[in-house]
Amino acid sequence: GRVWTQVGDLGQDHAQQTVLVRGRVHTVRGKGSLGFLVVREAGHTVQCVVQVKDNVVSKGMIKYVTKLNKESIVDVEGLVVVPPKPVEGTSQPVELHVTKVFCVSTAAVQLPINLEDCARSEVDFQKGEEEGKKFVRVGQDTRLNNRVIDLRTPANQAIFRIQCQVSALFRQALLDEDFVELHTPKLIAGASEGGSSVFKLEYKGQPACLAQSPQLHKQMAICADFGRVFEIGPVFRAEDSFTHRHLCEFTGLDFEMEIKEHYFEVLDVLEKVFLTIFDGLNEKCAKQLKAINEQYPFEPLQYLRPTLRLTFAEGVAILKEAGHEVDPMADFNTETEKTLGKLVKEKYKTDFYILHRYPAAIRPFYTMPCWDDKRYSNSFDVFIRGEEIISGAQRVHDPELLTKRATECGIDVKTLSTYIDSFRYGAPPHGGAGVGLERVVMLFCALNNIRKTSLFPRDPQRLAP
Ligand code: ATP
Ligand code: AMO
Repeated sequence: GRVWTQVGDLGQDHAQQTVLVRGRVHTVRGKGSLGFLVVREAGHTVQCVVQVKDNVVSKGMIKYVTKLNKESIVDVEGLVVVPPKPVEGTSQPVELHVTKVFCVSTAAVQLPINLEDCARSEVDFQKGEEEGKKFVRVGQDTRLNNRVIDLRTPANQAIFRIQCQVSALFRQALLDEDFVELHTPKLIAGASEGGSSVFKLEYKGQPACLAQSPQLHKQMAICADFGRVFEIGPVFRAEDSFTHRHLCEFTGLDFEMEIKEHYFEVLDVLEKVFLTIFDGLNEKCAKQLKAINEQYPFEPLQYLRPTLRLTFAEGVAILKEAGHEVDPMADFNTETEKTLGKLVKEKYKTDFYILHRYPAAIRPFYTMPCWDDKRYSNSFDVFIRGEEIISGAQRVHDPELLTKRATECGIDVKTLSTYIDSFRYGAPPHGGAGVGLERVVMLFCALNNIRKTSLFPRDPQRLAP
């Protein structure tokens, strides 16, 4: 009988069996009595040999096969044969000797971008140049304009499988710690993270916003006695600046929890969750990490156990020691954060670390000031390779202080009234954090642009595809 097989599963144990695969025409060549068709499925490729054979393969069939447009979808039936040596440029150790080919869906003759061009690494380009080949470089915008094709490269296939694992591991790690997954509204009355980067809209005649984070409602869930909550959902930021690490819509991994004594309880959970994620990626995604590495080579993430925790003041001291002028009460700019990342790596041999006890003035209004020194706050940022992936803190749970802090930060407290009210009915001490999923994947794999880790990125200049 006919057995459907995944291209990626084809191996020597299928030798001499007739199998049926469905995939795309990756490349095709040959003429006369012999044709070669490389079929690709989910990033795996197999060579299919079409050779004239009485009553099975005619010259006409070879002509038909060699005229198939690249990226068309075909069903191929063939006998699995182990070649004397692996076929160059294919992923599978066997080839198919074709008995039947059926085209399921034809791709246009002229594709807007060529997949092979999209899949080349810098090394490939250099080699090509030395050999005098003229390779086309497909720019970021062209790729994103034609994202459906661009996403078919092995590296892109791998990136989104890794992204899926990050959220799966995040979810499982928190469920194991007794967190409840909730879903907070994305249409809300006001800004939660400051007014400048908010998308405004009209909600049935009433001014409204797209949620800049689940901040307000995840805290309200704590006031509603859920104890420990998390959410994986969209976050909207009307960013003005066009940078390598800001999107206008990204996926937030948020959690919030009651604490007994100290914001370090939040850090303990965060540390457990992220060590689970990193270990899990290294364990489960070796193939994907290899595929990314082949196009975009990177050093594997180095991380310590337990995770390195430095205070903001210690960060300032490290920078000063290395001769950098920094204001100890102001936020680090992107450059300084990167420099600190390098210095921390040299000194502690880690790409992943926590910076805590930030100056209060540079944190959002809902952040709890330190009890021993009000100039500082019970807050933290977490970095990979010197770039921020997580931000969090203990929260103010006193409604009067919350009102005062919001007013000082220039926020119209009227838009926050139901949020502030929820602290008037008894509110436990609590804290939490927000993680940018696309940033985690970008920085784990040391990719240079967040658009690479967003399926259909939204930035200040892009609303399509
Ligand atoms: P958070 O919102 O928690 O601060 P973030 O990573 O989005 O996280 P921003 O607040 O946007 O960071 O900015 C952090 C730092 O990055 C700021 O100190 C700022 O100097 C710098 N920064 C932000 N946008 C840009 C930009 N377009 N170009 C250069 N630096 C930037
Ligand atoms: P913050 O504004 O720092 O904190 O956001 C949390 C994390 O989200 C990611 N991030 C972004 N990713 C892509 N594009 C953007 N424009 C963007 N902005 C932020 C970063 C960042 O660390 N409510 C707090 C979290 C909390 O305290 O629980 C918040 O939103 O990885």
